[in-house]
Amino acid sequence: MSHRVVRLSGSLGAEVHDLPLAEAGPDEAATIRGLLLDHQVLFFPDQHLDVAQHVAFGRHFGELEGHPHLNNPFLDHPEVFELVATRGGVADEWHSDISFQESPSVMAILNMVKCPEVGGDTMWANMYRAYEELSAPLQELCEGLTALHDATPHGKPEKMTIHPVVRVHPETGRKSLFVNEHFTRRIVELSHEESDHLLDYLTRWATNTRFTVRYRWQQGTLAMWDNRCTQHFVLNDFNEERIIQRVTVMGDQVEAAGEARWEPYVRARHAGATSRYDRQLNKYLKRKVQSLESNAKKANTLEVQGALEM
Ligand SMILES: O=C(O)CCC(=O)C(=O)O
Ligand SMILES: [Fe+2]
Repeated sequence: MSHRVVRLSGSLGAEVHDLPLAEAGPDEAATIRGLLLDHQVLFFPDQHLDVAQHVAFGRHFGELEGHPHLNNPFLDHPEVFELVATRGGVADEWHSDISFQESPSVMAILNMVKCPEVGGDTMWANMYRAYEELSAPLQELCEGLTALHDATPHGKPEKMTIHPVVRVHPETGRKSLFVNEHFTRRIVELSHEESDHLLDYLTRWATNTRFTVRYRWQQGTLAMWDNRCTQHFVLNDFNEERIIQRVTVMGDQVEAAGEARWEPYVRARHAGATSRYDRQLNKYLKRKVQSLESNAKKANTLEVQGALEM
């Protein structure tokens, strides 16, 4: 029987029926990869995969890696992590996964192991549309900007990186907006006040309901999303247990849509009470300069060594 694809909203998301994932081989994986590029998030109801099948399915799409900050209960499968609502947090803030890393995840594949009778839906938003529907002047401004992301929600504010505000998808070539309310702290080239306003605007805009799909889960459904052009959010409106297991394809390289056009914002005048708002950015920049200097030093030493050995 050939599979059936049913779109779920005007913006993104499709349900795929009659494609048993436990038996999927490279041909099916190629088909699914194509569907994911077209729809950004896919749902496969009635799959009921066990952990080994889930991992095997994930491996078709690249190298898998556990979560940098979450524990894994499956000793045989270090690539899986589990979110149990009563024992952990619910991801009820819009985000793209681990954007505080230089190389975030490419995609994630979620297995709904236990879901509440009602509530606990997940929403996704299409970041291509969020970029494409900005006005031309705002698109142009955003393309020249970068933003600092950090792992404060995981209690690790020192884990941070800078990404372009608009990125290009490596497979589709389309531009998408790449800031989220959960991990993005600051637009690098703007003052903190300007950054607060623009980030507030962009992160709310990005999750405008017309860019979204909302999915009502059933036990045994698998979902996979392209983390490079979407954000997601879990509705924290349930009382029963909700357990998901996830595998994650790593190795995303974030490519900027445009040239960074301005220098990072550095306060022109002497320090004042409001300097604290620039502290984190300054810390990041200082660390970056130090690491560049130490790399340059290392390269220099290697060059000198090479010259001496010649
Ligand atoms: O529980 C969900 O539906 C998604 C949780 C989440 O944010 C994630 O797995 O990345
Ligand atoms: Fe997430």
